[in-house]
Amino acid sequence: MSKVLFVIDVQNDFCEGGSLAVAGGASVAAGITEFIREHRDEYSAVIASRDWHDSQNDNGGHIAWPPSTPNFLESWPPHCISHTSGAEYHPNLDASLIDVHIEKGQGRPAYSIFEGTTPKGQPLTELLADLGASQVDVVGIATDYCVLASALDAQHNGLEVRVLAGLTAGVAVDSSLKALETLEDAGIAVVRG
Ligand code: VGL
Repeated sequence: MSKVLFVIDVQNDFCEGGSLAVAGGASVAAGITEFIREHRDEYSAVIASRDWHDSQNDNGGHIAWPPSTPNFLESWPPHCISHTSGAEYHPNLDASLIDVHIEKGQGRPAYSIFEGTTPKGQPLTELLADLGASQVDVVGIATDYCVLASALDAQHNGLEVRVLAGLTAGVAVDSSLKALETLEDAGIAVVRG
């Protein structure tokens, strides 16, 4: 039995100055670095996801290429295009602390880390089984989309889940508060502060 940490989508495009920036992204990135340095011993692995979209298509309607306009619910401005600087981890996140990189969203929407694989194509569920993971803490961006989806999926996959809300940042305040309520209603522990 072991505990892992999911670091969700702490990427340049989701932080200040990026194409789909959320307020507080850069500061959450720094907070996560500090947290991992203090708590590394508690985790058998630090597993970080990146949105990793195609540049050649609308990624299953997820990306609204100009001149079409995104609705910021199901379609979004171009973001996290694979191999661009927008898709890189934010520099405030010390990427040397990450043990496993998960890429998701190649040609399609993929809010949950469980939709991704390692660069070698290993599914996350297999990796978690190899690690004997039974517990996960979740941090990252965005509270109301990828953090929410990843935490719910972790619970569906039989893990005991905590979301460290102080180390998350959301697209919008209302939907982020609603996401935390949804998580708590599902029986997931939300650690505030
Ligand atoms: C995300 C909106 C669009 C996220 C990804 O990482 O939460 N949000 N694509």
